[in-house]
Amino acid sequence: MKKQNKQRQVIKKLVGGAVVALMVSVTAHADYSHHPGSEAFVNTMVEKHNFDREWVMAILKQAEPKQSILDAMSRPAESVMTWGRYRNIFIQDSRVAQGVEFWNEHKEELARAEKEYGVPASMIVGIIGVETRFGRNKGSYRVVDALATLGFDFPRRGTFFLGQLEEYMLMVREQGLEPFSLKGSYAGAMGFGQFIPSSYRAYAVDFDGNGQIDIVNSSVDAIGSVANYFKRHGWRYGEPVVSGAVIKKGVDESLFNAGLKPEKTLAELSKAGIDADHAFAPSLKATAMKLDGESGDEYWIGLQNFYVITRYNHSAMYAMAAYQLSQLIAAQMHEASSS
Ligand SMILES: [Ca+2]
Repeated sequence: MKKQNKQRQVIKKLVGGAVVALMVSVTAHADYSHHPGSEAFVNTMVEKHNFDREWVMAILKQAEPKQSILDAMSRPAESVMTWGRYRNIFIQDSRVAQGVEFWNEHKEELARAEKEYGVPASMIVGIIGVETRFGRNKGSYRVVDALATLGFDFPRRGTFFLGQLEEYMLMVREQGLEPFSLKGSYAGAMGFGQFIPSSYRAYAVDFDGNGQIDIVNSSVDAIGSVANYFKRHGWRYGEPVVSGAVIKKGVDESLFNAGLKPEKTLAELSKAGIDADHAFAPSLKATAMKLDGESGDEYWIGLQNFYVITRYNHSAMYAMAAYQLSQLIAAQMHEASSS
């Protein structure tokens, strides 16, 4: 990523204001049913999933190419951001207060989700807070427009997004939804917890019991769905998530940020000079992290449950922000109930 950034700067230097010409743009074609890539897609939907050819063609015909989506995808990724800046984007007093409000409004359902799925209410609230500020920012793009634009006009990840368009069509058929009624992010993520279509089909649940899985309009379905997602990705109830790390002088720097997956035991890390600041079982698997916080480098140790949070979004900073937000909200809830 760093290398890519460097190249971008070089290009900027050479061509000045003409950088825009290098960005991706929507292709010139009458509509997506006439796009060179559409024939293979339509054939897949017809032959593999028994869709009506005319129905699929009609969806592609009405899908609108969105240049603003391609522009959004071209913005610098969060991976070039410092942890300090990233944290400030997701953690503020206002978001913590909204989290307390959401928790109080959904106290029973959150407790039920914790009991049924073995995922803490705080974690569910933290995720929904980071993703959409508790449903305030669920996205305003029609999901069909987002997925068609990225599937057909964003070659770098076209295969992935056409796969999501395929999942989306299956999803609306299964749930009996009107294909153009659903809105989401510029990347086609939907609802309180921002599920992409494949996650919707695999993990979303009807948690309010009305017979339909609706994570866009039902905050209760969203609560159950986030909990189910965490359970299915291996959350271990009662086990630690993350801890601060105490570093011995001269520790091997290559041990930090080596990967999200916890692959070394705490005993092994300790031997290498990295100790958790909590007394956890030495046999627990962990990964060591170094993040550039607002007041300098921060050292952390992530455990299995930290890894599970990164299955929601493959980023250590994401998992850290969601977890810290969950803990700040939980602390406020605890304070309110004990005073
Ligand atoms: Ca429901």
